[in-house]
Amino acid sequence: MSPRTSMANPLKKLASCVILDLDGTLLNTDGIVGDILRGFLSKYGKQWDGREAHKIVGKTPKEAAVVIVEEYGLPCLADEFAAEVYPLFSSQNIIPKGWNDQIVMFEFSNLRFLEAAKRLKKEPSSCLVIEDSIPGVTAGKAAGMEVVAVPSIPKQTHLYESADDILNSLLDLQPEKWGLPPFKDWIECTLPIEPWYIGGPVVKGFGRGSKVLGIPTANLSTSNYASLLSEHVSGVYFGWAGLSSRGVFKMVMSIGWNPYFNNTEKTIEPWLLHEFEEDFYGEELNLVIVGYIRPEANFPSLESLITKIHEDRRIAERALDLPLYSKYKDDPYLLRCSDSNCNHL
Ligand code: ADP
Ligand code: RBF
Ligand code: MG
Repeated sequence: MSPRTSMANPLKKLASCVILDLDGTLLNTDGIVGDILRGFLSKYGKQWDGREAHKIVGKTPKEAAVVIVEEYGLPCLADEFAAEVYPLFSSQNIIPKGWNDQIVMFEFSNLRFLEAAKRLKKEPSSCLVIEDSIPGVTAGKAAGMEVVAVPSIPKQTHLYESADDILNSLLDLQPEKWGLPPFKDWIECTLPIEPWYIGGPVVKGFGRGSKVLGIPTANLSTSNYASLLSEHVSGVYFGWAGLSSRGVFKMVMSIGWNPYFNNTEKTIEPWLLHEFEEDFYGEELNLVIVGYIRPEANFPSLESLITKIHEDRRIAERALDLPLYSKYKDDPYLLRCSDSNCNHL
């Protein structure tokens, strides 16, 4: 974790307003773009695997078309590709109808930020821009503004060095660091979220001996939850865990890439806050995830990672007693059993 992303590192500059980028920052347009490109490339027998995603984020439509045609070796010109694909984007309201070169110039330069400052009647130097793309960050800096980057593509933070701060997600935005009023929805170091429900059989993890470290995590398969995982940011969450034959337990979990181990796949790793006498691989585990604690981080040592996970445990244990979170303990989803041979319910 670079000092820039450290939560302990307060920022110096005061802002009086915030200018938020829309595509990829407030709206998860990258998922829709991926879906459209996946469908389109399959016509050429090619598979969109997101590997070029970071090369097209924040690019003008023409630039993005050139990248895709080149990278996938498509038997067409970039203009032909654009003519076929962009109507699909317009139909999803990603690109406005009537999109033309002049609008593109405005949208992809610092002019849009200067125009926003003018309309807000603020000096550019007192504006805080929030952007997901590298060209957007560059444009914000060129407008003389402070810029917080929230990269849409994981593991690319090193490309955003010109930003004044880099966040894993908007969940981690702390307006008070910029002299703005703090968000009021954090409660006892936790952020309540619209609950999400996931479940399935407990699968084998990486076998890194987390049990030996005293932190066993009952991994769930991510294959059934690909779109849910792309919608939700990685991080440390908590909630309730149900095992149909054993009951309901408090739970704290990590969802993501485990930066300390530099995983290449996302994992879902709940630690049930209970001492079990035996393993329960293969058993149906259902989770109701009710709150967020922090982004995943890298650590200088295994000991410091373990210390942080124990702090997460204490935060989750305490928070789950609050009525706001404890009410989900009785959710019938937790003890449901999707296996037809199961007779526990
Ligand atoms: P793996 O790498 O296979 O996930 P772990 O070392 O993380 O192995 O151990 C996880 C396993 O330990 C779980 O699949 C489960 O069967 C068992 N286990 C025992 N106690 C717990 C607990 N409190 N929370 C989660 N899993 C537990
Ligand atoms: N791994 C990381 O690399 N960074 C983290 O910040 C992190 N936070 C975690 C928080 C909790 C509550 C749990 C249960 C796990 C976390 N992990 C994190 C994952 C941990 O590295 C992993 O469970 C074990 O190493 C087993 O693969
Ligand atoms: Mg595990």
